[in-house]
Amino acid sequence: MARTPLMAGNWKSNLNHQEAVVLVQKLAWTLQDKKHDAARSEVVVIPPFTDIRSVQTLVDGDRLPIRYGAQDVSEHDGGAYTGEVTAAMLAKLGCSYVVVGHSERREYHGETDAVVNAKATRALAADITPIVCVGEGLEVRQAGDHVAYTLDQLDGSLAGLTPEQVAGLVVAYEPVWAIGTGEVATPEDAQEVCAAIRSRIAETCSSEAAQAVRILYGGSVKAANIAAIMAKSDVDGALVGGASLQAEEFAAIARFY
Ligand code: G2H
Repeated sequence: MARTPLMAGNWKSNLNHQEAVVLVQKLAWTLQDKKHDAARSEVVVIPPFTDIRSVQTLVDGDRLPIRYGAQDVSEHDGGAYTGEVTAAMLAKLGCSYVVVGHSERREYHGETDAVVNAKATRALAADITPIVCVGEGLEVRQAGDHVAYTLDQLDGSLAGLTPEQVAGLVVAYEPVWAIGTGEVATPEDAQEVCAAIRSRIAETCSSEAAQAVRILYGGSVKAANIAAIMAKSDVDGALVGGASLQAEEFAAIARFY
């Protein structure tokens, strides 16, 4: 089954709404100028909550070939949860995707696999595709336990989801030691874990789900290294942080083909 590559730009806590509008406009112009073929890679921007409305207005108003999403979602359905943004709110803003369980959320906000699982479940119920992040830290990698560790996170994060739900979501493998550090996992490192994730999904869900699920690599992805990463058979795209804040760089990543 052909999986459309996905390039998702996670802006993290950067940019205000004016800068967001400029970036999306520049990105759209650059993609158009370079004759980007959306069938060959899907382009997604993931701004902070406060920029989503501006991005929505621009994307809808100008019918830009860009999708957008959010960086997090509440594990609750709504009600008295001060500061939380629910999946229904994101759906109303036209979000197609939401990142759940990014390592920065796991590390700085104590998100467990159970919380990530609850968030993914909420997103799916609102027809938003979760991008479920997993990946090991440096000590785990050095001990050689990275595959087992990452698959444990995967099992916990996807617990209770149906094979059909898993088929439609996105998993992002992000080795924590390669995030924002300039250290990139080699294409072989990325392939090793992405292949293990696909095999685990074949075992725990179904071979159909394993063939359909899109698995991204994330961690210091740039225009200069994306082609080699995308040459690996189990890597279906990238979750891009720093490099997604520059329109030309991100457009070049999207045009890896
Ligand atoms: C990993 C990645 C995007 P960066 O967090 O999620 O960030 O590309 O800056 O390493």
